[in-house]
Amino acid sequence: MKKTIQIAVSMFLLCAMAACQKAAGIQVTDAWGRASPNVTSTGAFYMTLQNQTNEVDRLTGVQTTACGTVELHETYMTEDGAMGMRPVAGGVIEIPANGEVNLEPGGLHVMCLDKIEDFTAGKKITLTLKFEKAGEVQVTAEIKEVQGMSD
Ligand SMILES: [Cu+2]
Repeated sequence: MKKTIQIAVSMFLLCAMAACQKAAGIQVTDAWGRASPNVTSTGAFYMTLQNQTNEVDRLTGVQTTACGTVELHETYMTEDGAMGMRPVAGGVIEIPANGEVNLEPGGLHVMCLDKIEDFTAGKKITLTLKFEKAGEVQVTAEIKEVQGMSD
């Protein structure tokens, strides 16, 4: 009995060290894409990025065979009160140490330009997210129908 506890404790200690924390890295949850008509050449993806490490990390890019080009965008209010969107400053999205960032309609999003595949509800699209420290993380985003919503 005592020996079992010792083993458990030493495994916990191993896990508390750098190697295990790095393995946790960035957790991506709730990845989804907004359904858009086939005549539209653009689409958008949303998700939650959780940084489980003690260091700031940055999402530097996204790759998918569903889009010709992918950019990281933010939504903003133009001077005349309209909603616009533009590439994020520096082209990266920063995720604070032990923090999380939500990519959601009306805010940050992964912008799909020159759509190659159809964004129809129920379809699943694989995205490869590239992080400065955590490296590549693959996620599956399901396309969902959303009524009357902008990026
Ligand atoms: Cu956009």
